[in-house]
Amino acid sequence: MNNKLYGIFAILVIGLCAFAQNDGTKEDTPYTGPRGVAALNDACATPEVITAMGPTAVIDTTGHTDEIGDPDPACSCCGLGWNGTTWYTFTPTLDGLISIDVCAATYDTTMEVYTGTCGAFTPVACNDDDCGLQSGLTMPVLAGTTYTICVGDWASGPGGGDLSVNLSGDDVFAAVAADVPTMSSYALYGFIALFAVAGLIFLRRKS
Ligand SMILES: [Ca+2]
Ligand SMILES: [Ca+2]
Repeated sequence: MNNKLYGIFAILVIGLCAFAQNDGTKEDTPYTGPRGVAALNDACATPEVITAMGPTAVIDTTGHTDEIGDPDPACSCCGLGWNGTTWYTFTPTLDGLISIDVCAATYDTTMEVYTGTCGAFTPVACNDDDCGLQSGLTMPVLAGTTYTICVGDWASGPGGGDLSVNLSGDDVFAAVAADVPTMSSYALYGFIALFAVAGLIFLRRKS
């Protein structure tokens, strides 16, 4: 092979490498260009608190960024992490099996659920692509445990878009029935009291 052929071969190899690097997958480099206005739950410390099943209000996450201490998701395809994190928490009042999804999001998401607190999380469940490029997962939850949901933008560039988190499955926020005595309970208490009084009168007369 002469020098000319070596040159052509080298150009082809470099071209293929460049194509492989730009195959539409995200480079894990934080976007630093213009963004929209961030919602309050851009930061882990100020999550939106979910208190009911169903979808949350749609927000625009195009202004969202990564913050210092944001975790790396365990399930993001190709180990490319995420950008533009958005945070939610919920605390079930009942045990149950629920599904959490962001299928209505208009961008490529990765989602991870944690217990613990910001900077000291324990991962519980994670998903990248469940409904198209959007994320969804099903997991058991325990009453009284606070779960934190982080939704990140897998794609590079300005990123973000419309986001709503949907909780379905068991209603883990259903009101716990209060232990209020019923009429039949009152009647039972009345009979017990009546027998007690009658017994006391009987014993007193006998003595
Ligand atoms: Ca964020
Ligand atoms: Ca995804």
